[in-house]
Amino acid sequence: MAVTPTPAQLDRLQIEVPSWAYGNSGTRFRVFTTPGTPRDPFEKLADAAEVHRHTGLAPTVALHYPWDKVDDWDALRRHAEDLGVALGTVNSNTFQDDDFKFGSLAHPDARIRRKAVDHHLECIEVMHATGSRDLKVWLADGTNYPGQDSIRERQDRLAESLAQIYAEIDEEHRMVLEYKFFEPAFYHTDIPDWGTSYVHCLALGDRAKVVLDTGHHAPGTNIEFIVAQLLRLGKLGAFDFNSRFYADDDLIVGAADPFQLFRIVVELIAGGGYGDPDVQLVLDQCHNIEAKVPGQIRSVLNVQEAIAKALSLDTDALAVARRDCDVLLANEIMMDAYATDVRPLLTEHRAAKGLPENPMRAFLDSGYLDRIAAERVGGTQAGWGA
Ligand code: PSV
Ligand code: MN
Ligand code: MN
Repeated sequence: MAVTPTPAQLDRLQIEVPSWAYGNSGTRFRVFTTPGTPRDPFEKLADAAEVHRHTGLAPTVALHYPWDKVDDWDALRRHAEDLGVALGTVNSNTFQDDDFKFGSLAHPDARIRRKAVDHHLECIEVMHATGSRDLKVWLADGTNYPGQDSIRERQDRLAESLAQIYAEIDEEHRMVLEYKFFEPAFYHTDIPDWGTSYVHCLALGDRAKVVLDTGHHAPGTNIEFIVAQLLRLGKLGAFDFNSRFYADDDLIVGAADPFQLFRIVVELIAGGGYGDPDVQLVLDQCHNIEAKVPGQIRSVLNVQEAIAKALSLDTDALAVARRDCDVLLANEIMMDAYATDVRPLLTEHRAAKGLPENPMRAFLDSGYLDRIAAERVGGTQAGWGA
């Protein structure tokens, strides 16, 4: 009962990969290093370009500032172009500076808030140099203990700081505002949920949109509902894709719960967000124990597979079953799409586009990992945070 997606439908998929996925990362217990890990943003881009070269799915790379700070932005931009990719979203960072111990844009001290706003203005300068469209704001702001600060006053300060940043966003730029229900703050977080992000974006204006990171919800949250609602409101700006078993695990998207990923992209497609450049699909992952470039290849392929299954949904039959309130049939149609083995179709699709039929195998056979392990000796390997 499933339908077959057309090549044109499949071709609409584009996924932005994060520069930080190629650096070493870990937990607070240990960061394991991997031979060949990039030593600078130029090498991160080279790795990211391998993902695009083998899959045709990842044409842009998100930057994190100042982790990816370089002296010559033009050179970085040209380097990306030479590799066949482009620089994407600029992520601000107000979570690794001692001054931001008690918050950044919501901090009680006006001097610290100014510093945090200035950091974002610097990110906007970077965006001019990189040609990026989106400034992504994720804040670690919050408190650890009841009474530590006024929840309400922090919202007011946050709104004022965000407005100062938004005022400097150009016509062609957007601010995308991410929420997260806890961590690193454990009592309250200043942007804990989509509703809070939405309220601030609404006050800011049309070019402010919500970022939905799939790992940033309490267990059991119906994420596809949030997708449907934000699309309905025209306020879903971007996804940070990853998967999780417990909290913000940042594991490979689709690894923990492929059915949830399927349900999310079904709503993405139903709400008109698939293939819409205003709904940017980004990975936000870390590869702590697995090889990083193959980890990214697996990730984009998992998203592609979920999209192909969701495009297999017989929406006409589903509409009839829903109209008839035929619960079991409607659910069966949904599960038929999910159960469809789209791998042969995707293999064929890749072949028709001149891409490797098995991108993972082609990459592993290419010798790239051995080459970077031999070449990238000396210097400091970039990590999550450098
Ligand atoms: C925070 O947990 C977050 O999801 C934000 O998007 C950060 O920019 C990113 O992780 C850093 O890895
Ligand atoms: Mn994120
Ligand atoms: Mn996160």
